[in-house]
Amino acid sequence: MPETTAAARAHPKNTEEREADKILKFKTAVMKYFNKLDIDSDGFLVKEEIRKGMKGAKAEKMAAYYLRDLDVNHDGFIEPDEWIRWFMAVLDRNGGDSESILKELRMVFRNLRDSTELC
Ligand SMILES: [Ca+2]
Ligand SMILES: [Ca+2]
Repeated sequence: MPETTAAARAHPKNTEEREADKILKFKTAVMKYFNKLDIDSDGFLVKEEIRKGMKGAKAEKMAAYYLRDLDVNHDGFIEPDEWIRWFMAVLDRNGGDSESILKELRMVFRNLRDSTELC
């Protein structure tokens, strides 16, 4: 895509900077979900909080899956660091397509969709 604005011409961003912007934006969006799911705002997610953020018959199973997969140190809590690392690993595996991951998040956590501002 050609850069058309004067600002873009004056300060063209290199690919590395654009990539960093994209990752920062992705992390911010992912953390919005974390904070929204963290009902008691203690900075950790437990299975119950994840389950409550999900809709449908599979919520229980999905919440268990998420906890098992994300809780790297197996303490029963998902920390922000574990949350971010997990999504960064997913991003890495799918070749950097952050849009499709965020789209999937919107689908999985349907309860949060209307009440959260997401980019
Ligand atoms: Ca919590
Ligand atoms: Ca943990």
